[in-house]
Amino acid sequence: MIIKNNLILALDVMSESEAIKICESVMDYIDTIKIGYPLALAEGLEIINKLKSKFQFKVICDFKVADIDATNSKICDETFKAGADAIICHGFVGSDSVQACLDVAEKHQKELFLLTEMSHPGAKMFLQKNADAIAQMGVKMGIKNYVAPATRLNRLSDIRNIVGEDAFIISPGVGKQGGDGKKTLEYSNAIIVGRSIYEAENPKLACKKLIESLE
Ligand code: OMP
Repeated sequence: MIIKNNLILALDVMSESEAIKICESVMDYIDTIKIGYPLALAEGLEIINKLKSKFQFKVICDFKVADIDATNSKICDETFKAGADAIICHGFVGSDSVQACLDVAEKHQKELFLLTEMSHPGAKMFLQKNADAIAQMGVKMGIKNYVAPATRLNRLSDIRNIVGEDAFIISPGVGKQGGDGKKTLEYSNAIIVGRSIYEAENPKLACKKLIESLE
């Protein structure tokens, strides 16, 4: 996946009108957005194609898919049918569940991102202990795309070492969660940024300054 300015906008706003307003203001700097439960639940899956057709964005659906294989297949299928270019799934559920997501992504010729360690403090309680194994599982399964935290660069670096230089890593946690964009991009291919752009008084300026700070 090629991502303009190595920057993905996490569009966790709660209405179509707010989403359009933010997208209009950052469209010069951004070509890939991430839509998660907040916006999808507020506006329905139709929001994916509405934003894609209006702005020609690539859309990563962050549904952190984490169910049994049969249910994962259905979730992924509906998401790709709704226009998503990629979907994020959890790894802790095991290889059968992840394989179901991978199979559906391949069927639609779309991308799957495997979430390894999460960026928030609570990830240290359970997920961190297994994140290396989750990444190793991904490599064994032939997965090329990963999500790993910008908030713990040592862990991001460990995960990069496991998945290899050819893998594509996207990292949330820059800005509001304390991560540094430039340092994160030493290990990851793109950063995911939400609140520090869409909550800014001037999202366009916030984007511009963030991108300048990455150079
Ligand atoms: P901000 O903290 O507002 O920049 O948003 C970060 C975005 O990344 C949100 O949409 C989170 O749901 C998402 N995210 C994390 O923050 N941490 C993770 O470990 C994984 C994700 C994700 O899968 O995107």
